[in-house]
Amino acid sequence: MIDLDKLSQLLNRPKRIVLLSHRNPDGDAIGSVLGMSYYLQGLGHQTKCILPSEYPVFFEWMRQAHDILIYDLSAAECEKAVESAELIFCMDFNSLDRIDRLGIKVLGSAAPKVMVDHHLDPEPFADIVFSDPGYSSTSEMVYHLITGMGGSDVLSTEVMEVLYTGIMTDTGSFHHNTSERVFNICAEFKRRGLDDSRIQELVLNSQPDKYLQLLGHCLYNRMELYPEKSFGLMYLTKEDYRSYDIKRGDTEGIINYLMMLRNVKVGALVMNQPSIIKLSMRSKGDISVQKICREHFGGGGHKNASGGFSKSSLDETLKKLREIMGVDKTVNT
Ligand SMILES: [Mn+2]
Repeated sequence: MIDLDKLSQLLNRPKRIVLLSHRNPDGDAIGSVLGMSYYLQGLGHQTKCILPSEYPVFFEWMRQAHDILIYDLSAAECEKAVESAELIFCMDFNSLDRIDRLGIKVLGSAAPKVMVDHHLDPEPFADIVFSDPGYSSTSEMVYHLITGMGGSDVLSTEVMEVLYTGIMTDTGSFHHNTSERVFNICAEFKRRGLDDSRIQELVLNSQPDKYLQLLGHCLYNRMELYPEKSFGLMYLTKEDYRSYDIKRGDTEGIINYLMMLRNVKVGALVMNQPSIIKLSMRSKGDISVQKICREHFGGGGHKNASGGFSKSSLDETLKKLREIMGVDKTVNT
């Protein structure tokens, strides 16, 4: 399944290692980066974790989260770290535009690059590639990598906590992309003493009051349902970002409310963020939102969960999306 010999060889003497993940880091991005980093530190390597943009506050409890370098906040330090790296791990992304200008630095680095990722259509920039959309999450892949190389002894509490976070968030709390393998891993974590309820509290049940206010606003004022096409959408205007003081992570999970409806098989959340319009899409069953996001919105991801962006206005983006889905707002209202 995974050939670990080459990777083991690269790790046979202490190195300066940089671990990177994607912009707008989610639980899997930060979980896989930190999980891999803890393991590498245990082998005596010097690690630096880098994220292009800040992570949501509900991941701050992770050990060494505060040591992660954020490119938006300290670009020079991040670039220096990449330049002096002897080995680079690219976690939970497979195209260099997901790490902005750092991508150029990574491409220019002579250090071997290792990709660990579960998205479709990987770009060929890495020397060692672990890429398989059959995995629930990159964190699940990290579990196989590190236990494959070091046995189950490498599963310290801190490793299990961050990998569990990645698996839990990328499966929508075990609602999708689950497998026998996923539940076996979680069972092993539990047997080894992982307090999974604590992680759920820390990550899921720690929203500020404004989260429900924003959710209420989305449900009551910003939702369009097109049952004839099994399509539902929500959107957030620039004004919403101001009046609800929406920050990184605040819109997390909102799209799942659309997917709770029996008449919705494809859901979209269109966000007019201060600098760009972002799109999140979800689908049920065989419908691929990955295709829609890739073909029309410069993005991609997974069959049932994808994202993209738009450089047009919010109105134009919504119009385009309705057209793609074959729905007409004037009929709906
Ligand atoms: Mn992931």
